[in-house]
Amino acid sequence: MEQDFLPIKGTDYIEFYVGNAKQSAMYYQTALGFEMKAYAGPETGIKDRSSYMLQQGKIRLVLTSSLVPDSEISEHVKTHGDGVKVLALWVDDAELSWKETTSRGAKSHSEPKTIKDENGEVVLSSIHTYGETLHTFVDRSNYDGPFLPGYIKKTSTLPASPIGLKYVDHCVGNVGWGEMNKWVEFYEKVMGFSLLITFDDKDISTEYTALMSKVVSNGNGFIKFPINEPAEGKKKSQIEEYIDFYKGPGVQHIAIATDDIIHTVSEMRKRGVEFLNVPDTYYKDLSDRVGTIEEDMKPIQDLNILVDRDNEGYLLQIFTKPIQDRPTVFFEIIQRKGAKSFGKGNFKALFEAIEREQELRGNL
Ligand code: TYF
Ligand code: FE
Repeated sequence: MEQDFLPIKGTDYIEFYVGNAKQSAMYYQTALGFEMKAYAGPETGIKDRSSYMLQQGKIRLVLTSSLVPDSEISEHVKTHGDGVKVLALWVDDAELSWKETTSRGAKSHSEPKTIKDENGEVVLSSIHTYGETLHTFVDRSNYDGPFLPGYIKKTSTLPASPIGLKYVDHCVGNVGWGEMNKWVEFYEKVMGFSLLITFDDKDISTEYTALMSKVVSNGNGFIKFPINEPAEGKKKSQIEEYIDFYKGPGVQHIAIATDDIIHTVSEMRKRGVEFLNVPDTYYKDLSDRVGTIEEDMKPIQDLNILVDRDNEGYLLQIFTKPIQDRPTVFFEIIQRKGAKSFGKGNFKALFEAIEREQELRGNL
């Protein structure tokens, strides 16, 4: 096999540009159990923005807001609403990652730069991907601080109350009509990823919605990026609804892994997080479809958790409703019990649930 020209150790962080980072930080702490860890803003000499880094398990989220009307952040929020700006990738060499990808055609956003503080140094570089989304390469091997140089440690008076979120399983991008293959090729040629799975419109078209999806993944499989594009159906594709409201391509959902989905979802529901629900009939024929599973069916059904099986095992998953007012970004909670797939057996029930929401919004 050809040498991996872009070895990636995992997801480093995910940065959202939001309208009010201070209040979003409360949501991620109280509803999703993240812990406040680090901060950058006026108090640390950054006059035009504030950023909060929150962590749970291996997942680092950064919430950034602009403090001024005319800024790249304000423009992003004006156009897209709250959304994902950066999918940052943890690497050993951020300079080489930038060279290898830009020499293969990636559009550079920021050339490699070393940033330092008393905790050491970090090398960062960034390239563009779909829409206005960026991949930032992060080499933190010579750094031992709260997040990145420039950030200070921040605690919260809220006690940490984690809900078992462990790591980012996959991050899904929605792209425009006919653009899926172009972006799959980008990940293959520019990033050295390979095609893992293809879902065509026949796999996943319900009566109304239609989409196509291809999943690409990096060499060690730690990074998985499904790319969706809308397809022609009887009514408006859910991917088109996203693009109409996000005003272009962007991150559709972030799937987060847990070791105990019953506990995680119980906590999220208690804390007010809303999920897509499937009808009781979904559970009637579930055991015929997936056989026996270790979990009790009662809490699975009560919590509306979906189950699917592939030839390696099974998986449990559930999807939140959009987490902001625009019908754009949402979260998936996933527990894998051997299965490495993407819940194809759940597509029909899931997409029908999404369509019921689209209908309520008047967007079907
Ligand atoms: O990430 C996936 O592929 C699954 C299912 O619009 C899915 O989580 C696919 C497309 C979509 C919503 C969920
Ligand atoms: Fe997913």
